[in-house]
Amino acid sequence: MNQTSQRLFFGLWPSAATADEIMAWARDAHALCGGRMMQAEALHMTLAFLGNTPEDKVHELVQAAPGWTVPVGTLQLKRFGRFAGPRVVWAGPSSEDGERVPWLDDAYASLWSHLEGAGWERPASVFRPHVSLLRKAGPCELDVLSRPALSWTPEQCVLVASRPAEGGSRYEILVRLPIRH
Ligand code: 3AM
Repeated sequence: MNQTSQRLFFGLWPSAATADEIMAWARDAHALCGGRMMQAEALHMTLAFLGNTPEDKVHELVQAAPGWTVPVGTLQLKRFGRFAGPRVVWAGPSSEDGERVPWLDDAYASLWSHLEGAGWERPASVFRPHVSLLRKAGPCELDVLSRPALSWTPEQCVLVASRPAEGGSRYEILVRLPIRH
């Protein structure tokens, strides 16, 4: 297929072992809310959604991104949440400072300052870190769900192409960025 653009995003990717642990959260949420469960290999935390990107820009990113180091620490997934518009149910992090995780905000800011240097525009919306668990979920009372906190030190920050596929999107990792602990 002759592609003229690719739908791109940057995200933090869990190891297979952590993804398995996150799937226990997805199963709990699914039993309550229905919808479509994410596949273990597709679980991630989006840092920057770029959307449809022309091939010349994809090429530029693939060249530049291996030089961008993203600071990474450990977070605790502690709560379930829901975005009503896209009907997404997610797992969200907390820290001793509340719902913000300082290193995660730093990772977001660091990635976006690299992207701005490459001509991309940082979104005006607030960064709401989350790992999507369900899509097309029904309305549900998430307060009844609780799980022990799940500790996650992301092993990878990646540039991903999202391609339409049967039953959802298929993600292909294009570039692995260096991370700094
Ligand atoms: O990582 P999650 O599942 O939260 O919802 C889309 C998915 O987020 C999000 O980018 C990730 C990879 O597709 N996304 C899709 N369209 C978007 C948009 N217009 C978007 N994020 C922001 N703006």
